[in-house]
Amino acid sequence: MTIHMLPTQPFDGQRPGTSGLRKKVTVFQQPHYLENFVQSLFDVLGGLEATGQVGQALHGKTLVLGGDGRFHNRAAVQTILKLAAANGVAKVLLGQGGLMSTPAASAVIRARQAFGGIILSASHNPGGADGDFGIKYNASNGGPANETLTEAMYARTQVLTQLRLSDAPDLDIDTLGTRQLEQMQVQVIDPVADYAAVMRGLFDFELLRGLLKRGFTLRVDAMHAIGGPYAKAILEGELGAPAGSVVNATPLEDFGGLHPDPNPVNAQNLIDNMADAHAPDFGAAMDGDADRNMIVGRNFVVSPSDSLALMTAHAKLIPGYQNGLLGVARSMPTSAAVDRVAKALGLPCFETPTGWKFFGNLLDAGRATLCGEESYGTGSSHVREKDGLWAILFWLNLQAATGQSVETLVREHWRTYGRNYYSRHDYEGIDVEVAQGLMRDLRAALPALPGQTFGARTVRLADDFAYTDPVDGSVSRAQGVRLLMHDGARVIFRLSGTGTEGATLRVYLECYESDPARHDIPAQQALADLVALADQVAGIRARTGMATPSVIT
Ligand code: G16
Repeated sequence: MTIHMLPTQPFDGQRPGTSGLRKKVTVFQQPHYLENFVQSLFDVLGGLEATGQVGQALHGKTLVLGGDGRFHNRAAVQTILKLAAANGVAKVLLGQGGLMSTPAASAVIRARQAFGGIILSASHNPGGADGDFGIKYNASNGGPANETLTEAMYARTQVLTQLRLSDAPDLDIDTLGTRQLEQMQVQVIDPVADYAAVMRGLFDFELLRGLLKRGFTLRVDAMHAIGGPYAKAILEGELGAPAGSVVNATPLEDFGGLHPDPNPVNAQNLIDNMADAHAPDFGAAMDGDADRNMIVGRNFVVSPSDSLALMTAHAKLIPGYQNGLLGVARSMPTSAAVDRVAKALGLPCFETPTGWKFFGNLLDAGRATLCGEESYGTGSSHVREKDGLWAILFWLNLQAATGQSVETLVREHWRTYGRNYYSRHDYEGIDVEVAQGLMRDLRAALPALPGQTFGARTVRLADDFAYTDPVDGSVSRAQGVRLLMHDGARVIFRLSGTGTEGATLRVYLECYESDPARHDIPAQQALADLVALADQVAGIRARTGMATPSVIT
């Protein structure tokens, strides 16, 4: 085995987006593409670009490594191990088969006090040879690298000239145990065990066993993704749900050709099953890397924003949160349903930019306990990622503790706090120039909007959201255009930071209804005037040539 110094040349476009670097598999398969990104990460982590000392700061350090098992996962693991060994990493904790869900990676980093971890995933994006691949770095708190670090990595990719790579043969990554690669130890671990231990400490497993024993039925759709083994081990293995309660439970490299995105559009099969006369009591789905969740009752889909609000309202019923919450946080486009609960409970409530990384400081500083996003993500301080199976267990525990169904819980919540009607309209695959032009012109139009009336709504405030992190004071600007109405309704525009083809415009729509007699209006109907307003202000149809959004959730 020899460590080689190989010359390389920078690639354009290796700036991490909302959650790491996501590109087509074919892009990652280019010679040195993955190598360059990982070498840049190691150079920054190791302080090379500052000190010129190869591997000094990585010496003695342990990294966690694993991915969601999508196409290219196994090849990428071997490459990263050879780079890590050549860059002075002391030890890698590798998920068996190179697999690890994103929340499990966060749990393992924290439980085993690793220096950080590399997660291979493009999350909810489609997989397979023609699909997407992704990579991101999580720091020692278990959370996604902050913007300072991702920007430093990106800067390094632009000037990189050399790779350090071992020529060792591929390692056995499937058998548990420890092996050697150059000076580096590789320990193949079962991350399901680490993760299950965290869940046991938060939820009332005894109560859940009783619930399932009494015949409560569930359907958890793992969407052929990495959440399957975790859900099977915990829900079926440990809690006694009947075999087959977790469906599509075997991770596949192409997710069975499906789109592993747990929303009513892509998880149509679950929605259909939950609308059936013989539907189970509870349904849920997770995404490609098992950090997202969708919660479904019998013929009743819970909006992610409502899910966060309900969790906040009932947190004390769950053992892990029985002493109450320190605070809550939501991303800016997420509905303000949770704000109402926080206000009633006297809890601090933070509004952050889109991206789980922005919750990290709040969680680390003990200022928030629960966090959530409209993009089907909820989580808590137990790890530093959103967590799909955690959300499922939370809802199960909530139903067991209250004896109420998903629908009853949500309707009761609306009666108490009012309903925040909510929807997101995605315009996918837009020409990048067109999308950027739309946002640029929208930003230019902002000063003239306050005071303007559109039907029954008057614009109170129009701005481009900027966030000052209350913990470290860092400022993130241009995080999305907000139109706030006098009556609390909102229309928000931003471009997705996770797509890999063209640009995706996201339009987030929200209005509030306090009258229980008006809580049963179809969401699209309740929001129809805001949809028209969005088009009037931004010229979406004219600019994109799209008469309707490609996805409505
Ligand atoms: C990622 C981020 C989330 C974000 C979502 C959508 O989720 O971690 O914080 O809400 O992308 O981001 P965008 O609107 O920029 O596409 P995931 O599950 O894809 O890692």
